[in-house]
Amino acid sequence: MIDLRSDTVTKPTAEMRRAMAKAEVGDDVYAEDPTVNLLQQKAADIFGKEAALFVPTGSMGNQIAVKLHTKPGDEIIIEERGHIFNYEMGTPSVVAGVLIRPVKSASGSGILTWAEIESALHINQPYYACPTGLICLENSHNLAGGTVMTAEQCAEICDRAHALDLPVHLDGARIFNASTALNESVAELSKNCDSVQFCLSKGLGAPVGSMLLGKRDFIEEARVWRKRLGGGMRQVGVLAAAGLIALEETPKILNVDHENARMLAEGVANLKGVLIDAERVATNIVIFNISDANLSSSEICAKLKEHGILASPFGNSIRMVTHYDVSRKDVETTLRALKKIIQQF
Ligand code: TLP
Repeated sequence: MIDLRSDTVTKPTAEMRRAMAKAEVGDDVYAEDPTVNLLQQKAADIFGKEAALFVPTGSMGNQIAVKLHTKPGDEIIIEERGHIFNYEMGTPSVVAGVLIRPVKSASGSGILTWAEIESALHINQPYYACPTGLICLENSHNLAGGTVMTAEQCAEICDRAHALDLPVHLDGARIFNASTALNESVAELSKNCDSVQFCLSKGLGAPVGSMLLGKRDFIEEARVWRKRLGGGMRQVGVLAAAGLIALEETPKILNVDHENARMLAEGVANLKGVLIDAERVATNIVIFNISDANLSSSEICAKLKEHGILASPFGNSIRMVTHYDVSRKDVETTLRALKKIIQQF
């Protein structure tokens, strides 16, 4: 199968499996797993943050951050297609007791401007509005099609937010993709953010795991919440060993996924009934609208499956994500199949 549903489907490389087999381990609930400790130190160094915590999933990393930055009854501001709002099962309201204030990005890029954020803030309106407690950003922006936010855009939002005493959390599930696309370090892309979550288990290829980064006190508190949420794992160095390779090796080859995604986008842009601005595809996510095709997104995905290709239907759109288990040849095969399916009907 050519699996374009997500970059979460990557299988660990042979090098990762070897490292997993010989990983030194200890009990990570006691903070005694040397491989986890090494991964946490490496991640903190790369991002220029005080400390890092290995968490089982990106969702848990994000939700611990939301919990720690807010108090019940607060509101968090996020772009309306943000993952924390749309795909984390309402956890902000369940765990942190906060309300989400989704904000539209007028440019359609998913990257909010300060003016857009500012118009949604609730500051000093104590008796009738939920106070804004946190701003959540996402880079790259998944549902906006892997779009990227520059270091300057992020820094401006952080500066303005901090001037109002508001913290900023960055969902950087795919920040290494953004870093590759912008030729900018992940440290710069997340410089003034109070916390950052990034995934080892997406395009970086590790089988499991995400990292939450921030100040030392924040990470100490995050460790308590990780345990509360059932994420205190034991000899988890076997996973961290794969994470170390994902962190050190895979960023070097993410450009290949981006080239494949651009080729895919340019190919689908030529198909009848398909709408996509291929120029906007900067990373590894390709989302195209098929409202004008004669089949629904689910029907197209079902037919693609008959050709051995997996993709995700999202309403009137289809999402395809490239990763290291998808080759240029796989992209050509996918384009041929799509052409056949769409033009047949
Ligand atoms: N994204 C998944 C699905 O949940 C949609 C995917 O296939 O893209 N932040 C962002 C921006 C994400 O895209 C995801 C996962 C997460 C957080 C959550 O990570 P996990 O799946 O590890 O909880």
